[in-house]
Amino acid sequence: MKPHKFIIIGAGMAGIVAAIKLKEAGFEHIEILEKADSLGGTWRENTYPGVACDVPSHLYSYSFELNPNWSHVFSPGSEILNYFKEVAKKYQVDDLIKYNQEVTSAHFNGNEWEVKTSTGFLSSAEYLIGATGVLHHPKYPDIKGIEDFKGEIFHSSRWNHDIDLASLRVGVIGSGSTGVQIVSELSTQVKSLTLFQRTPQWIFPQFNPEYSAHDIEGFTLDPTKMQEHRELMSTVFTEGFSNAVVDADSPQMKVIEETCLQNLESSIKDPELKEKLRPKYRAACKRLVISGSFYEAMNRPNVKLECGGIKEIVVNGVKLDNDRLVELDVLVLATGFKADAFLRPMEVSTCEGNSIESAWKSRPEAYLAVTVPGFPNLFLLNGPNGPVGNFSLIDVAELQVDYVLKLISHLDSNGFKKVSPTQAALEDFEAQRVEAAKKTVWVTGCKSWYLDDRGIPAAWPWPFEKFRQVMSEPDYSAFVFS
Ligand code: N01
Repeated sequence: MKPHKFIIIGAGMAGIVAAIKLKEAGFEHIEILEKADSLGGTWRENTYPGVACDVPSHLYSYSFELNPNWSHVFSPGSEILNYFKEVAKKYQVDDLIKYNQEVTSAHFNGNEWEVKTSTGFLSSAEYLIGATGVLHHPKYPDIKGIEDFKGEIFHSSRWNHDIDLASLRVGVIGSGSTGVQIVSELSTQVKSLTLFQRTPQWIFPQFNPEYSAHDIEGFTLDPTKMQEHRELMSTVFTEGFSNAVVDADSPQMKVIEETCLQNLESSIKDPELKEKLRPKYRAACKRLVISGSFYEAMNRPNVKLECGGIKEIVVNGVKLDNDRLVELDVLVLATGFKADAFLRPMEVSTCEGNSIESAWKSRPEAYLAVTVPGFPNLFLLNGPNGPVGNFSLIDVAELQVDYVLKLISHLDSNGFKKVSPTQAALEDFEAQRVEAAKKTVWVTGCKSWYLDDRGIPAAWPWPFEKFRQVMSEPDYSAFVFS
């Protein structure tokens, strides 16, 4: 067994795979600090009606632990959460997790990371892996009177399951992937549903068949079949979507745009509603929403679309800009997440006086999304400006963990103890990234959570193959080893 100790922050999808791969590589001193009382990250937090992943399930699975039992091409969130729980159990990762330990600070003392949690628990390790997720901190809208509402009000990622919605008037603010899934699911379950839409979204039609018992048996008995199915999904997803969005002029982007347009034209009959739902920017400029049931929901008589601005929230509902009141019993805030809050609010610092707060004063940056100059032995999974938007984040995390293991192996075989990237490597990467982003569809005239304070997409602007290739072998000249 290798002696090094690792602390992983977060027991979500990325933290789990980090622990599995570290164990496989022969490390036994691994501690996972998890702020909540159970694992699962985003799939533990998001339990709203209709929650699912927009990456097909056979693709949104660990490459080494395919799951023959996925119920649908896009399986529901509860199944995804169970999958992570089962994998963590099978690989005995759950034994490594310390729950209810929210990391408040991490300080590199020159040799080790000293980590402190909200309970006062202290721990230390040579290596620190931040697996704290991308869309983690809810973004609450700054709307006048929001605290006055006397009905139930909650963010989509804080769903209140104690309320029986059947006889209630429900409002949903936000028409991103989350709002669309909630509206699609709730439309048949509530008295009335009002979607408050600030900006319309293009909707890519989703075909989401169930896997039959025969399919599942086939995958179980013949894992090669399942592997082939995964590869097919991967090719379709990568070529049809992931690689399309990074080239706004690509023929695949045209296909996406035409498919979305056709979906709107054929699905919405009421001409007025159709125009309200028609975006004025290119498809996939914002994160593309996929749904096979949203337009159907919007056609239902108990579902209303309000696209006048919101003036204020009052005790009994939402007042629109024209002073009309929409009376509500429940208000759901599907208003997204603080996409740039990587690691924060924890304090991350070093004995040399560096702090993440000041290093990321303008915006978070990391060399190839994994390492940060001045922060030795700190590794981020699904960190800033990585492929957050258009790939399976599981693939991304797996490649990143392999990359980290290669860096550590290089340290060990050369007698070094510390590694961090050079400032020049980060700056060079950022310059190339910003340049490449100009070709993407994300900069063609919309507002979205992809864009940073400068309007530059905080995302990987190249095809996935390039990410795979740069992760396959670190460029050791980009690092300082000591
Ligand atoms: O959040 P969003 P999300 N007044 O930021 C509106 C992943 N995800 O939770 O477009 C009124 O996309 C805002 O309006 P506008 C996926 O990566 C995946 O939906 O800014 N409205 C927008 O409509 C996704 O992209 C899955 O004008 C306000 C919405 O709120 C990401 O999570 C499922 C407002 C926020 O949309 C985030 O999706 C769910 C205000 N003050 C999520 N403030 C799947 O895998 C904000 N809005 C399927």
